[in-house]
Amino acid sequence: MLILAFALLLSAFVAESQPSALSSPRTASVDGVVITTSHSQIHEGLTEHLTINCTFTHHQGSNFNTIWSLILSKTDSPSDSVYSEIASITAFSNNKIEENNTMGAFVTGHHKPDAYSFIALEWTFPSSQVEGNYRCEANGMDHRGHPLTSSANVAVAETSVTIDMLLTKMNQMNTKMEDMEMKLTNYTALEKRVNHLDAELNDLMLRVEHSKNAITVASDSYGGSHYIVSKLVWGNVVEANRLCRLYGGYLVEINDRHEYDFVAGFVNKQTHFSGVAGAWIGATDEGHEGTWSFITSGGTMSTFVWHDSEPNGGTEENCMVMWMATKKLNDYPCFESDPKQLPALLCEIPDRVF
Ligand SMILES: *[C@@H]1O[C@H](CO)[C@@H](O)[C@H](O)[C@H]1NC(C)=O
Ligand SMILES: *[C@@H]1O[C@H](CO)[C@@H](O)[C@H](O)[C@H]1NC(C)=O
Ligand SMILES: *[C@@H]1O[C@H](CO)[C@@H](O)[C@H](O)[C@H]1NC(C)=O
Ligand SMILES: [Ca+2]
Ligand SMILES: [Ca+2]
Repeated sequence: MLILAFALLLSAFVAESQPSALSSPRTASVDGVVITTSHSQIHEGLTEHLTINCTFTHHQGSNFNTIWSLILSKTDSPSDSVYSEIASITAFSNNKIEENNTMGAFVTGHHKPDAYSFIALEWTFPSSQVEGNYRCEANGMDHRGHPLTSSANVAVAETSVTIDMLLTKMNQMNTKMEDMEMKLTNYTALEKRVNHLDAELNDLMLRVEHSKNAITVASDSYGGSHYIVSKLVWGNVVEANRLCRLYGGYLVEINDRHEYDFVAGFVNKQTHFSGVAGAWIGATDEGHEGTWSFITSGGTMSTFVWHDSEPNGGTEENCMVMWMATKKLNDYPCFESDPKQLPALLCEIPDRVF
């Protein structure tokens, strides 16, 4: 593992620290024939990737009318001048590339005379064998039907790693490792903090849950929500709604007759209230007398089962309670101070947060 890490760092270093003119990509281009190498210099065992790409692209003004083959050849070393063919593709080979000793390369390519043709050789950790001059040659005919050949060359040289390079590298590695250690320390501190916050959040959620369970009774699920009614009373509709929000819901909003019947049936069954007659509904007609809108969602309430002679409070009664015994509605003051008249909390909580 350590050796692998060393090799990786070293290869990064070799790529970085070489004078860029030596290891940079190279391209040569003649008459639409282009050959590129990803590296002009490789170090066996250190260079991770090498790509040689031999392409022909037909363009306006080219001497070629068409090409019928693309041939990639190479010499044994950069100083050599004897080429042997290593891969070719022709107009008649059905996009199959003929290979002749491609030294373990992953070979791709196609022949499309009206667009572009290419042969690409890709190596992972190439051996020193790949060094040499590469020639990309296109064969075809000119606009008057004469045979025409053009080629472009690039060289790939293998150079060995020197002791000096290694020593410089070890220095740089030291700096890099110190930096990594620093990052790791920072990361560890961050992780500790996240874990701490996570624990605090869990604790907080548990406390909210306990308080909810202590002061309320919950219904079954209906229409995607649970309803809870409090065992205690609140004279302030704003605070009552805040408590519902803390539990992940809001003062109940009754949208249709089925929901009305479910909620009314649920509160009607509660027998543990002593002296509590009503429960807050999350609706108000404050500022638009006689039209009831929901406090939290802002929607309009349209299902009412008013108690006899209600609503009767006009602008003095702009909030709403449901009488638990009769299951009927009454307009009611939003802030009730008579301790005998305080309504219970009635929250609607979506199942996904309940
Ligand atoms: C070679 O060049 C052609 C044309 O630009 C391109 O489509 C192809 O992806 C290249 N292959 C590699 C492996 O770079
Ligand atoms: C195929 O490769 C061998 C060995 O590199 C070489 O001697 C031969 O000439 C090549 N074939 C062609 C058609 O170049
Ligand atoms: C680590 O954190 C300190 C302060 O929190 C900061 O100054 C430093 O740049 C960080 N180091 C790294 C490598 O992120
Ligand atoms: Ca009113
Ligand atoms: Ca009333």
